Amino acid sequence: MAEYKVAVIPGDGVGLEVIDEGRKALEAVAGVTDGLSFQFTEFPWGSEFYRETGKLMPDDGIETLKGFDTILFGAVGDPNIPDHITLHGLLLPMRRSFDQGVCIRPAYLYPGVESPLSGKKAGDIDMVIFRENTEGEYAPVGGRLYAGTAHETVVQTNMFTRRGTERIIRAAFEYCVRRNKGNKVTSVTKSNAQSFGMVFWDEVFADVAADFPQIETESLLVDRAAMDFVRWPEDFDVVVASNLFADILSDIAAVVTGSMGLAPSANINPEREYPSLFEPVHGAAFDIMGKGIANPLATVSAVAMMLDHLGEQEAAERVDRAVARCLEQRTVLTADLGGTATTAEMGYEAARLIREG
Ligand code: GGG
Repeated sequence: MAEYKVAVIPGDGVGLEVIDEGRKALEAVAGVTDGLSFQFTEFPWGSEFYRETGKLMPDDGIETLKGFDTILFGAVGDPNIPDHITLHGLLLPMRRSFDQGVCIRPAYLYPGVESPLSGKKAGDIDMVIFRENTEGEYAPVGGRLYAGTAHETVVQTNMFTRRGTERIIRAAFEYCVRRNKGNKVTSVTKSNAQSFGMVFWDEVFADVAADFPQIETESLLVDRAAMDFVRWPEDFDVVVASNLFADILSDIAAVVTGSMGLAPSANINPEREYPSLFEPVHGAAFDIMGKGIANPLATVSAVAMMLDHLGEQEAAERVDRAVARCLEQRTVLTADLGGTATTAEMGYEAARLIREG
């Protein structure tokens, strides 16, 4: 009998709308799986909390979350609060405090979904992006001097540690072996320009690759990778990149596979010392928030990744199958996929398909 304690943080914008559908997916799969149950605790942290308290989460928020098996997260961001305040106040502290250095972002062109790229059919695009998740360009290292004067000076430093770099690259290779599809790992850097951190990344990539002689390797500059994600996305299998580059590339991968609303993300603490966090790749989506039309399937797929991480593979596969069926049948779809369904209607359909098996 496994009962998992799930911390639910809806956050902001459409996060508040899609999170319920992720929760319903967990309830649906628990309802049809012997011995599987969830105990949910919801935390009202985010921009509204910031307006009330001056903080995105309480001072003891990280300590509180340590008592949970896993975290289901919606989105962060508010039209009236600068993005660097919201992101650095909620999501990034969780990723760093819980040492979630491995971020996994799959992108798959499902049957029933049209790519904006011509001539791509289901399965043609099938890649998994490994994003270094706690350092690189997101390291809060830098400063600002002489603000507002003619001598204003700003420093923003990228940080690459051997531990963090080797960990994400090794995770990508190990996943590539397990996945056994294209058997290729592509590393993306800009080491012609970033001659310290990214040259170091290239060296670590070569060292780790030597342990996986059966895997084909490729190193691309990020500008070339961005082009190839659009013109030859079928060439990619597993992609590994720094925090910022992989964040940008995973948005491209999401749109070429049909919608940002389909892209899930797992923020993993590989050592399992702390809870891992699962979320849709999309953010608060200011343009559609409050309308109840956001696609909930990215969150439902994130729930499947959560189940897989918890060791509940059968339940994870059941949720994945329901997402694929929901898309293929094309009867209940949100506007991003050409339909008219609401978030709740599509979430209800996903839950129904989970129960149906
Ligand atoms: N659900 C993901 C989310 O809220 N994203 C907001 C965002 O700005 N994320 C930046 C990042 O993941 O680096």
